Amino acid sequence: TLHDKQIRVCHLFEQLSSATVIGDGDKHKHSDRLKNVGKLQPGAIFSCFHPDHLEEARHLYEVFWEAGDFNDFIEIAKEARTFVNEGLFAFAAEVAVLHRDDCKGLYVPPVQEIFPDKFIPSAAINEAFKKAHVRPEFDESPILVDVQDTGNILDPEYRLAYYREDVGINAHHWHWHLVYPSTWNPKYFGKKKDRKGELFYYMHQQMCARYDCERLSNGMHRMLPFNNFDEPLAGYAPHLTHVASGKYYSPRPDGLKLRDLGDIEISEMVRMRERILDSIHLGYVISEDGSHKTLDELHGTDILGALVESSYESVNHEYYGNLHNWGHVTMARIHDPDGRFHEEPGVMSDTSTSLRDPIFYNWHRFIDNIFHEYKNTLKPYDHDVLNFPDIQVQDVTLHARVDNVVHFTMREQELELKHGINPGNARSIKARYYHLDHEPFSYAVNVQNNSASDKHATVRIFLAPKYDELGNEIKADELRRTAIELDKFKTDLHPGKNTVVRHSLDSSVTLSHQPTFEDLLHGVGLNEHKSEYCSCGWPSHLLVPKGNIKGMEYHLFVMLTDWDKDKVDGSESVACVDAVSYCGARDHKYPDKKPMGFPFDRPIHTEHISDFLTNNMFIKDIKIKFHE
Ligand code: CUO
Repeated sequence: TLHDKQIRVCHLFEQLSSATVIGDGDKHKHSDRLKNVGKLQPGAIFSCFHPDHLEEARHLYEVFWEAGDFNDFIEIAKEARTFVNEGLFAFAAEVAVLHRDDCKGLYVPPVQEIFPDKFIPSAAINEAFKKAHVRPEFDESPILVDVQDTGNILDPEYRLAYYREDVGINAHHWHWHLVYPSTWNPKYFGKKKDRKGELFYYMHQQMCARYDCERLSNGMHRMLPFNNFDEPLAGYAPHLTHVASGKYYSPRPDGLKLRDLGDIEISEMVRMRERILDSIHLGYVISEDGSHKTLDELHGTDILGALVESSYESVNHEYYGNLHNWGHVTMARIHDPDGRFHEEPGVMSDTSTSLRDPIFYNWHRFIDNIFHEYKNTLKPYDHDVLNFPDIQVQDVTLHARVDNVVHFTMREQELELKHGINPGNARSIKARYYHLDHEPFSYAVNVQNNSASDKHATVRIFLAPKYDELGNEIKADELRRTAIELDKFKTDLHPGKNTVVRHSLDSSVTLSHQPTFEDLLHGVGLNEHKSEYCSCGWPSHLLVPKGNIKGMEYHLFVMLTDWDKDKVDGSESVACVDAVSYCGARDHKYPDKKPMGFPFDRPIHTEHISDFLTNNMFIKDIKIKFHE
């Protein structure tokens, strides 16, 4: 049954943070199928950005993919688990569960429970571990430890630690890169991931925009992009340690500069950037066989996304290199570039931890600027593309405790550690931390359909800050950088007046519910129509930015477009409608024909956003308030 299979999958991921991997050199005793894995040492920090790690992980997920049946998959995975690096194993096994047809309906336990040591500072984990192991057997009360701060306000960036170190956003990022592995070979799997390069651009662009909104909420300036390969960089200390090996994610002191590694020189990265920018300005890229491929309106962003990352689908690895991934790796190795101190990398090399580091956002703004440069070569959308004839949006209200105001507060949360870390005699060991949370709300959109027939519409909802760090109103074209998607959904409009109502919990960017390790072991929340794919999604407690005590002003932007023009075949049967905007849909095309980020992805030539609006758009000023 589904439940039996789920239990077997859960066992693959149990106690991975504790010392269960032996990692002996005696590889010949293993199945021949596993001959290409076992290179990365157990206990080392697995990187989803380093080409060697990715290559080994690809070998392993292909072995899992080729397994004859479910039983064979579990058995070969169990064997691999005895000697393969834990992080690499988890990555490969998750990719397999995500994609194997006989794993439909199955989940991988939440990554924060598999590897709590990638989410919870080591001081708290050690304390929990010690308490658990001196606990007398008859004492069944749970052990609860508090998570310590990772810095203080001497570092101005510390004010955003609550956001960067949020468990939910880091888990989302880990899942996103599992759904879209950069080594994914569509020909081998016979499954193309629709608009993968474009989604790489869009999901990360949205993370940058969200981070900028959060910065403005805290009275800080928007992120300055990384720009200069020679400049000294700001530091960060993650306080995370692998329980099993004692190896830690290295801190980065202030003031270090990027340096050459054995496998990449910084000058090569500078050249990659030049070649990519040259191609953008020429309007075409050069393929491996020397032919030119036009960066046309339909495919340009997708082509660029693949070559900037770079993914398997890059048109020319040799020429354009691997700019984005090398950025993660060089920044993570900045403190010991030639490895003379045998240090481990920093958090930037791991997708489940990189969002914690402020440098992540500098780097990704730099990457985003490359895409922005491309988007600026496209002409603004014509009135005809923006408009939806006969459809007029007359008003929008955000309903909450107080209309048009969203209230934020801090909420206490506990994370169960016992599935990742040996709990000794204790029944449960938990880490307590705090995260932001806002009240749920809903939108009511009043729409007039002036035609005589029913219309299908796509409703697109965005939020953008009204004022910049200096208190000046942000101009329309600049708003594009900080506009964050809140929701996108289909609705039907009858002739005459309509009120479209939608709840914030149904958002197309957020994860609505994720079963815990315990739930999965007990078969709670299993459903044949859901699967590991559904674990990707932005945390719902951070759907909107924090705001401030006075009430920060935002534009709530609503636009209705013609769904009959936006629709993609088969998109109504998508299994996880939870977070399609950022995660796409399993085995389906991206369920919206419009470019991702539409209508804010192209230049806007009006000065004020109100002059950009056609009848089918509306802007309402709302406030977001934060209470200590
Ligand atoms: Cu997700 Cu750079 O790709 O972090």
